[in-house]
Amino acid sequence: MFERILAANRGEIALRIIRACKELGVESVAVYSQADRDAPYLKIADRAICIGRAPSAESYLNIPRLIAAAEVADVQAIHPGYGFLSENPHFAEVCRSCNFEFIGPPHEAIRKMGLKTEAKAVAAAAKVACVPGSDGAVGSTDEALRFARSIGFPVLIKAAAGGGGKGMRVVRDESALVPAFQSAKAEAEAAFKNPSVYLEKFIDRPRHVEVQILADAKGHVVHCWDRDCSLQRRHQKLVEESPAPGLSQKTRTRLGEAAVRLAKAVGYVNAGTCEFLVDADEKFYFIEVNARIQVEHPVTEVVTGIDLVKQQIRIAAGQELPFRQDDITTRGHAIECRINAEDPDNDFRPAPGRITSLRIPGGPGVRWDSHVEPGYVVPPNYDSLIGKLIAYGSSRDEALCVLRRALDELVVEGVKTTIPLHRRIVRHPDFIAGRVDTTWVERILMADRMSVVR
Ligand code: MV4
Repeated sequence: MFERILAANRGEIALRIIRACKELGVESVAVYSQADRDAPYLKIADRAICIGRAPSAESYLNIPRLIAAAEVADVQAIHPGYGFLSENPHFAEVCRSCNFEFIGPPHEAIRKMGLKTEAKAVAAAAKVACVPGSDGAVGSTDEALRFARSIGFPVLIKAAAGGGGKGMRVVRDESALVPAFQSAKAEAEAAFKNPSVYLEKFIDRPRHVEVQILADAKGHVVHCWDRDCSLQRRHQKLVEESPAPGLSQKTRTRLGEAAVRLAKAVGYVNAGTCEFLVDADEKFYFIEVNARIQVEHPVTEVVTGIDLVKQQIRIAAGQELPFRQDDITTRGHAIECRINAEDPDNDFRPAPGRITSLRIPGGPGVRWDSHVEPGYVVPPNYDSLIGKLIAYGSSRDEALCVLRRALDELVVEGVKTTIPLHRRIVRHPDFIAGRVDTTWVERILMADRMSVVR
């Protein structure tokens, strides 16, 4: 095992990594920008190193600064967390070339999965069902038109280097195709420095279901079952749960097996996620791979009993997975609410500021993953996550009862938060029935709110 690890991140996930290190008997080194100089996670780590000014480009995204911190602290490995440099193949490559283990996949796998067209090609070769679409990037408007006619409208134009909805255009009929194709390419070029786009059949009101996988360096690959992350607003997840509601055990098993085939096909190592769209008939289609630990990993940890961050570190240290697929089962149900410092009345604008008072829920079935404390100032420079509230119950209904109670206990004062929105979600008949899809929040929840305001 490593002697010392650098957590190349901040906030909640930095603390999560530091906690995993402590339980493994590994020393932890935190890094911080000037905006985070008073952050509580720095005191919990064994050492903290300032890496620059507040802007991410001068701190958490600055590869030379991070490598310098790793050198100074004499660590053996670097954990990138999520966001920032976590899926940057160049960073993974630099870490390894500087003799630091990168706690994540091989840079080749990150690079390949970063291109959605490549990921789909690998999936198709591994007999994983993909959304019907173009084989790779579409070069010209003529080609796009021919292809859209062949699969039929509506179609979706997606950026090959994309993710998170940037450069995506729904095209409902022929007349809209050429302008959409051109603006998608321009947006992709601006956002990813890569204008490549591809086409897919548009799946109507899909659910977003993803599969957690773990792969060691000895060729063992397992899945840790599924999560439903359908509750999103503008591609920002609000609520995640495991297992995904409304899926038969047969579908869940087939999803897991598909994810494992895909991971093996790209030579994946460490923790990752395969994302699928699931339609109303429980047909599923692979869309992309997330080559990192994800924000929503706790719901999987709660129902499987596996500490995913500790497993990431063990895998990077060359250890074999301590379980096989048959050992991994889910028990009960877990639901996570992402609590953000945002103003729901002002288009969810980030609402940084001082948390003047804080009451953290507890009791049976409650987990609170957060880096904040009373008096903490949410800086304006980074994403606005304050904490993740995770509820566990023996069934989905039980988990919901725990979650409602815990959300009512939770008090965050001084900044606007998404807590009131979550209190509405967990009482909504559609959510209680598991009758939600990726369009539900904007279609139903936001519309409901407007009618109350009037
Ligand atoms: C889709 C889709 C419908 N049909 N692909 C959005 C971001 C990217 N990860 C994939 N996304 C979608 N791809 C086809 N062929 C609908 C979405 C989508 C979505 C997916 C997951 C979670 C939330 C979403 C919200 C809107 C659209």
